[in-house]
Amino acid sequence: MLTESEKAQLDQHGFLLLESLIPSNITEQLREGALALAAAEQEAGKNHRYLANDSAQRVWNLVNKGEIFEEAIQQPKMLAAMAYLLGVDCTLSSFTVNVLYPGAPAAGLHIDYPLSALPTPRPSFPLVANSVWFLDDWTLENGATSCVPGSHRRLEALPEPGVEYSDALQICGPRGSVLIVNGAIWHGSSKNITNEPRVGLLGFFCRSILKPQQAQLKLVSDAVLSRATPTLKRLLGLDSLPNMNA
Ligand SMILES: O=C(O)CCC(=O)C(=O)O
Repeated sequence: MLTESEKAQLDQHGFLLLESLIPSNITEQLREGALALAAAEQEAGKNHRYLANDSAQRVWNLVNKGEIFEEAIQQPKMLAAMAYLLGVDCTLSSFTVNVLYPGAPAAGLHIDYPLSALPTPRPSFPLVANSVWFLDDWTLENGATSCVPGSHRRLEALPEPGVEYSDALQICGPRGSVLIVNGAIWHGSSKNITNEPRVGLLGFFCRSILKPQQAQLKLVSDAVLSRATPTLKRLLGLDSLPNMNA
């Protein structure tokens, strides 16, 4: 379902913007749901805040936190991009809300878990990939994701903390867009100098041979598993467990 030009962009640049992929009513529901979860976790005092002054927040394990998220993570075009990068049996590694509150600094360029822990040279083929869901317009001011085109081919190097790389581009786009990022490219959220939160989702995937960032099968409820489609079961890793059906 990816065009040849989309595949070429992923190969050459290491990222691909799927502009206005998600209908506006779904984008709005996802945004409301994401902010409600972020507020509820703050209220419960078990929220994951990070960056200076706790100016960013993650909400983890979205597959277990609302049917709208179960459906979202099965978005066909996004999954086609993941299948192109990671194989048709790729697995969900984690699915999170990422909110950058006003004043959040740039998170810093990085490559994704677990690539930075691997010996070099790192593999030249993708092992993990992220989908960054824009639930607001992504702008130069509110923290649009920075990417260094082609950096997935730097198999030995890593971005240095605090350094501003002149070849980094901020990827801006309208709400409802989904940015596909090869986890090996140097990327990260930028600073939010607006007065509004920048609300996004991160659907992070890995090859089925890797251990996901979150133990999906331990974290999802029986209710989610019992209504899961074959696609969702596969994403949660039910098909990647050897000898389970013997
Ligand atoms: O939220 C963003 O703009 C990017 C997040 C990111 O880089 C990551 O989680 O690895």
